[in-house]
Order: sequence, then C-alpha cells, then structure tokens
Amino acid sequence: MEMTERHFLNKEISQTDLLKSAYRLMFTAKTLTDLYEQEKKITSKYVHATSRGHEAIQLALGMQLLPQDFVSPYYRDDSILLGIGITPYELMLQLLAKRDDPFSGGRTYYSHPSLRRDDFPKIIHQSSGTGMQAIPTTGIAMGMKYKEETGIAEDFDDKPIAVCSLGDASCTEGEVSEAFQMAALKQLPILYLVQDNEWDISASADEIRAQDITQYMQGFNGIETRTIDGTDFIKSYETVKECIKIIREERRPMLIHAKVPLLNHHTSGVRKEWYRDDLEECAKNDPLIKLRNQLSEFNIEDSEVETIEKEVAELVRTDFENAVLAEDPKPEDTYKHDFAPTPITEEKGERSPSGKIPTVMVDCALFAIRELMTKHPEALLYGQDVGLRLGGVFREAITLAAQFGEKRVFNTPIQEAFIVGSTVGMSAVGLKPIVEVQFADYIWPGLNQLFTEVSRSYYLSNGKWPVSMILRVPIGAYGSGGPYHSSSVESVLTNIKGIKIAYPSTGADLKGLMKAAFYDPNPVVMLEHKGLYWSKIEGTENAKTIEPDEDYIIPFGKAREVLLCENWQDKPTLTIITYGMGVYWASNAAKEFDNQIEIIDLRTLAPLDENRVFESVKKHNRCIVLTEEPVNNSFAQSLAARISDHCFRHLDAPVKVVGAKDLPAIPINSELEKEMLPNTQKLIKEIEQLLKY
Ligand SMILES: Cc1ncc(C[n+]2csc(CCOP(=O)(O)OP(=O)(O)O)c2C)c(N)n1
Ligand SMILES: [Mg+2]
Repeated sequence: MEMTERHFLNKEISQTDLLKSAYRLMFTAKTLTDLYEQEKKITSKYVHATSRGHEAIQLALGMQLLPQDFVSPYYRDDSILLGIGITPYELMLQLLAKRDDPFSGGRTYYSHPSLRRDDFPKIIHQSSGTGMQAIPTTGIAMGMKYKEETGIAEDFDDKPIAVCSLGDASCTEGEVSEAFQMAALKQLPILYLVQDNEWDISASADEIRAQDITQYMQGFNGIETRTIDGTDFIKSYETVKECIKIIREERRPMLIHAKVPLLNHHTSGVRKEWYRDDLEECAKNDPLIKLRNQLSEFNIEDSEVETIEKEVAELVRTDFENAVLAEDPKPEDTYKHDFAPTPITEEKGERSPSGKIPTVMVDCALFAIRELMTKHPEALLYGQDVGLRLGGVFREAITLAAQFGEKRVFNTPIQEAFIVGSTVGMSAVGLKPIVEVQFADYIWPGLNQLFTEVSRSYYLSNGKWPVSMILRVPIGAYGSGGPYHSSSVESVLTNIKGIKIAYPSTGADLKGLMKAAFYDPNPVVMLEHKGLYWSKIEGTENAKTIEPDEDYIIPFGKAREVLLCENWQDKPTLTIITYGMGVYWASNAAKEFDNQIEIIDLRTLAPLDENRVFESVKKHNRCIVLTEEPVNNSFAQSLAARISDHCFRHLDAPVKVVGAKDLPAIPINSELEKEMLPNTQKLIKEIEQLLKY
C-alpha cells in the first residue's frame, strides 16, 4: 500500500480507482480500531483515540494534500494520516511509543503527529490541548501569505495551503476564535475542517454550545463555510477539492463543517459503553458501509473488495506484530532535542565603538531590530500598537513600520495567545517572527501557547520543529505603574523548559542579546525592564551605553561582571547575584561599602551561567541573590538553593534572597509601592547584616 495511494495525486485517476484507494484506507482504519480493541492489553498501555465514524471526511482531505501543504490533524485524525500516506506500521510505532515512531520517537501519544518529510505534507508538532492547534496553524497560513506578499515565497505550481482540523467542541474555546478572527481579517490561505460528532467526551452539543460551527462562522466576515455529511466519501472528496482549489487560487480562508458520528470510544480510557445511548443510531451512519455500497454502485466486483480487505487485514496484522517487536527508546534518548544547537557561542564584534555617544536602552533594541530587518527579509515584527501610528506604547518600534512597510511591521488585535502561538507556524515556514506583548502583566493570555505549543515543539517533534522566535516583554515596576503595569514574571517563565530567557540590564547587552536571540533556532523571551529603557530613574544611568556595532553579539548563558571585588585583605566581602533593575540597586548600594561587594549580572536566566555564579560565591563566601520579584518560590530562591548545594563548604553565611514582599500585586500608591519593592536602601541593610554574620 505505502506510497501507491498517494501517487495518484500526480496522475489522472479514475473514479473507481479513487474509490478503491479510499476503501483500502478506510478499511485499514477500521481494522486498526478493531485490532486495538482485540489487543487491548497491549494497545491500551498508552491512551489512544481512533477515527471510527470520521474516516470519510478525513481521507477525503488527507488524500488531496500536496507536499508543500501543511496540515494539523488532531488526536482523532488517524485517517488523515493514512490519507497522506503514513503506514499502519508507523502509526502503531507511535501507538506503542517505540523508538522509531516517526513523529516523536516515543515521546507523545498516538495520532499526535509531526512530520517533515520532503514528499509528504508537513505537520508541525501537535499537542493534546484541544483547539490549541488553531493558532499555530493559522500562523502557518499567515507566514505563507507574508512570503507571497513580500516576494520571498517558493515557486510552486500549486500554491501551498494550511489545513487545521478541529473537533466540534474545541471550537467553543477562546483561542480558536482568535485564530478565526485573524484568518478572516487577513484573508489567509487556510482550510478549517470541523468534525462535528456532537460530543465533547460525555457532554452533548446541547450542553456546550449555543450554535453549531456553521452558525458561528456567520460572525466571521470572510470565511466561507461548507456544511456537509462527512460520512459520504464522494461528497466529502468533492467538497474538499473545491475548497482546496479556492484557497490555492484565491488565497482566502474556508471552513468545512462535516457532520459525523463517533463510532468508537472517546479514547481507550474513556469508553463508549459507560455513557453513550446513541450508538445504534450512529451505526446507521457508518461511512465504511456507505463507501462499500458506493463501490457496488460503481460496479466494483465483490471479489475485488474482498481481496482488498484480505490484504489490509494481513498488512495490519504483520505491521502490528512488527511494531510490538520494535525497540523501545533508550534512556539516553530522553535527553535529546531539548534545544536546537545555536550558532552563537562567542562574544563577537565591538561593544563600545569609539566616537559614539551613549544611547538609551530602548533605542539599542530598536537599532538591533532595524539592522536585523534590513539584513533579513524573513524577519518581521508584530504585536499591539507596534505599527506605523505609534511604534509601540514605549516607542520601542518607532520608525520600523515607516522603514519596512506595514506588511513587515503591523498591529495585531488584543490577542496575546495569537501573538505568541502564531510564531510556531511562522517559524515553520522559515520566517523569523519578532513579537511582543505590551506588558509582562499581559503575558498570561499568551502563556498557554508559550507553554503548550512553543516550548515543547522541538522536544516532542523529536527535533524536527524548533520554533525560532523572539518574544519581547516590557517588564518591571516603574514610576507607580500600579498592579497591572509593574509585575515581574520571570519565575513563571523560568519554569517553562524549552525556552530561553534574556533579562539584560544595559543597552549594549540588550542589543547583543537581541542579535543572539535572532540567530538562535529556539524560542527566546526578551525581558526588557521599562525602568531602564530611558535611564530616567536615578541611579540607572549606566543602562545607557555606547551602542555596539552591527556585528556585536553576546552568547546566551554568559554572565557579566558588573563590579569585581579583589584584594580586599581581611574585610568580609560578599557577592550579589542579580539581573535587571537589581543590577542598579546593587551598584548603588556597593558605593556605601569599601571594596567589599562583587556584582554579577546574569544577563540570561535560561540558560544560566552557573559556573560564573559559583566561582564568585566561592571567592567571597557570602552571597545575596537579588530580585524584583516576591521572594517565596521565586527563580531567585531556587538559584539560592542551587548555590547552597554547590558551594556549601565555601559559605560563611546562608545564601540570602532579597526581593519584594510576598503579596499578590504591586499597589499603585507610591508609598505602598516603595514598601513592597526592594531598593538600594533596603539592600544596604541586608548587606550590612550579611557582612556581620
Ligand atoms: C484544553 C483541553 N481541555 C480539556 C481536554 C480534555 N479533552 C480531551 S478530548 C476532549 C473533548 C473534545 O471534543 P471535540 O473537540 O468535539 O473532539 P472529539 O473528541 O469529539 O472528536 C476534552 C475535553 C483537552 N485535551 N484539552
Ligand atoms: Mg466532538
């Protein structure tokens, strides 16, 4: 079977051959479902769901996709996978989480594909979060359109499309409507396929939605909808064909609402006999029986059908036996593909070119992005208010839209989830998205995408889909910003594995790290302290630096020595490990002491320059970890624990964490704000105490 079913795409195929191919695949899907049931003991070690009932529309889609297309199937879409040419053996390698599982190497569940093969449609990493594929996949379509509009698209005879498959219940999720909004607004080349089985595990349609997807779509101007019986293969095939043609040629979004019955369990773990009372009714709508009848109508001999069935049964059985015998991943495989290797490993270029006057930090970032966008047509910037009129609420993107045009620098709606998650798709089509959320306080709606999709893509696709993006996040308290414009969020971010995090404290570091972030194949969050942007706060003058030259670049994971303490003779000394605004509290406090303080600026929180930290602690035997965040359960506290662990024998005092008070928010009143946050004076007291210890 393998490739033959796909190859007809390149040829004229007769209706009967098409139906026979479809039947072979549909019978394969059923045989797999039956086998998984029979072999429950083996196959239910890991949870799985199958497409039974949904096969006709899924095959109709899978069989018509081209290698330049992208498709995002969800966990019920094993027939889409069969339709694009994935073999039962490959499917079962994932079912059993084997080492050669082509999607994830045994890391993720059945029918959670990711694929990057030349002659197959492409599949980015698929998570289990229902509906969460909508934003990344819409990001793919946005990337395709961007490439076409800026003249950097590949030259295909048939223009590529993106396809996003969704269950009906997932369409009630907020993130899905963010994706629809953007597809409609930007008229993106995407097909949404909604398979409506009227079930949301055990919740029925009347419990969870006020309208079906066809009605819902009427609120999205410019997404044309087709509502069909998704159990009829011929009808499904024709509808998919029509939609794909429109999208390829007219570059606009379409949605197919396919009504289907769910014939199998929700998943192997949530079984139909526990709660379903509609199974008999649903069985009347079995797509396989319908297709079998259509074969007869097209005068395909029973004997031919029986041969197909026999061949499929044999293939599935042998594939299963072989898959069971296939090797498991090795323990050492666990560690592969946490991050894609970055080419940036050394500091290069000129940090302080002569003849220049100091530049504020916000402009160092701006100039870094301007240089990058000049050099790289694949670089683009989007977020709220970054466009032509304002250039960002901190004017951090000012002039960029004027210089590079509104295709490359544009405003988005207030959709943090879309801003963050769309980068997965943009990166998959070879772009370098630089995006931003307006304030760290508003990263939360985007956090789901950052965690569920962005951070795990590379690891769970077993190294196939790194997400190269930069997320700029203005952060920190500055001049009575109040509870929703002051927060620090690094402890939450540093708990997300699979992303890198920079937190520079000077213009030169911001520029050098922005460059490194750009060339890094992994996702990077740039935390940019608002209080340092213009060096307006007393004592932060040194955040303003000479702007480094264009080639200047700083590798991640290299701390900066802000103040070295040498030859202190017999006085007690200590080192302050800090970042962001802490660098200035520490620098100003150090002036009150006579060569007793060393200051290390981490510059990047992930990766972390542990060695430099430990070296400094071992040299001075006393250490403060200084942060703007509330202390308990913070990044700083966990770093302090690591320091204690590694430097225990060298310590003359417990590692002290100095930070904000443990309260839910930073109050707006300036006296309350001052009470809550650390500052130079408070730090001086802590230093005095620790030096006396
Ligand atoms: C965000 C999220 N919440 C909850 C779940 C648990 N869950 C898995 S499948 C499912 C029902 C999805 O229904 P639908 O989208 O209609 O797809 P179907 O399974 O019916 O094909 C739920 C609630 C999840 N995977 N993701
Ligand atoms: Mg459903």
